[in-house]
Amino acid sequence: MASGTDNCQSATTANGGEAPKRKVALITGITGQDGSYLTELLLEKGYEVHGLIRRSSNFNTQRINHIYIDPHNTHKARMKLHYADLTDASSLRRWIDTISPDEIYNLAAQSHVAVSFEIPDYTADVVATGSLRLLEALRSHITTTGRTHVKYYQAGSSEMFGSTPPPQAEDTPFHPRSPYAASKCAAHWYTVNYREAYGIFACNGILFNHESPRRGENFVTRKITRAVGRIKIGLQSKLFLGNLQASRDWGFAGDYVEAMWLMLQQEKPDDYVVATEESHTVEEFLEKAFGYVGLNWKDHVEIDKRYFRPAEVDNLKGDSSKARKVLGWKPKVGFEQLVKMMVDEDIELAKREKVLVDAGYMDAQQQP
Ligand code: NDP
Ligand code: GDR
Repeated sequence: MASGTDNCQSATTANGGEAPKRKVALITGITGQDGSYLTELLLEKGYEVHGLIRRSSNFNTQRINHIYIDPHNTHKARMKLHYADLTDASSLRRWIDTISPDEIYNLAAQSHVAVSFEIPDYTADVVATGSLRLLEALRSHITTTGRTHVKYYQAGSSEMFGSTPPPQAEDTPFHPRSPYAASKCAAHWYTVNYREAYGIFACNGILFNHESPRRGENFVTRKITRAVGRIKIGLQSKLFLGNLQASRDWGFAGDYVEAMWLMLQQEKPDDYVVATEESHTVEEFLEKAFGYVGLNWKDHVEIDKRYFRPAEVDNLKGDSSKARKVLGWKPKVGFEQLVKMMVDEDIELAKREKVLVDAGYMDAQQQP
């Protein structure tokens, strides 16, 4: 699905006049949870959206297929995809130069905390050095073109606070507890440094956990709601989890991408914590999700030590008063609504799986 770029920014109005130029956004990580919601938001706002996708042996565009329009349909296709990788500096520079974006959202990452202990070197290469490569490509682009107005967003994480107790705000010290979190700290400071050293409009969003029906299935919330759906429909009976006492400030991804956009619409670049300011344990999430469909989680959940991490982050709860005051942002979806939204979608998904199982096209035990 990746295409060549035609950098057509202006449109023609019905009476033949020149319409105002469309803003152009470049998103890394467009195929991820946040990338898909941000793309929808920017398309709604009239942007032309360019996404960098990485090569994989299977298609990895499931989350954006519903908004994809074939690039041969030049008048309608406002989302365009290009092959690149955060580990390949030349691809980043080439696409920034070709696309000439007004806004860059760096969402790409090896984003799984537990996996980062297994592949620390790669995680640092993508999350830390990858962000540096992108910033350097941007600096170079600005120097050669004079396009000083380009704005940059860095996807920072509450994991950077790690073991520092809540509530966590912009001035709370970082104490990362994983290779992922340490790499995000590096990316945070690279972003601050490029802002201070070169005057680039660069912002760090320090986002607390945000979830949705599009959340990757090996993050705990989606792992739970997928299991609730499959157990309710009769496709699964057990769910194996690790630490149930960890507490997280969980919001809805659709709300959080709005905060990213708002940061880049301000007069000055800055860093912002984005959070619901409410924290719940994994156990509370289980109670809510299983309870919603009339099940008792204790009948289905077993603890498996393999899901414990070498170092855990026990308690995250954000203080997002700066984002609320300066950006005018606040979350629209609360904890209970989020859990219900995810369970509802996963019940529907499990029903569709059941049809395939009953027709013999899929093994009931086959974990999707
Ligand atoms: P996902 O894991 O859903 O998406 C990550 C994206 O990065 C995918 O598009 C993935 O591509 C892409 N990617 C991975 N490695 C590379 C690479 N080497 N080069 C280019 N692209 C790559 O993450 P989320 O959407 O949940 O999160 C978005 C960003 O926000 C991430 O940086 C994450 O660390 C950060 N974050 C997320 C939070 C959350 O709660 N969701 C909270 C705080 C920060 P592919 O589809 O091919 O795998
Ligand atoms: P997190 O999310 O590490 O906070 O990172 P995750 O959902 O993976 O873990 C949350 C908590 O649940 C505990 N847990 C389990 N986690 C997983 N994945 N699988 C299990 O079986 C399980 N059992 C218990 C974990 O130990 C942890 O305490 C997410 C990612 O999106 C990051 O990219 C992002 O930066 C942070 O949120 C903010």
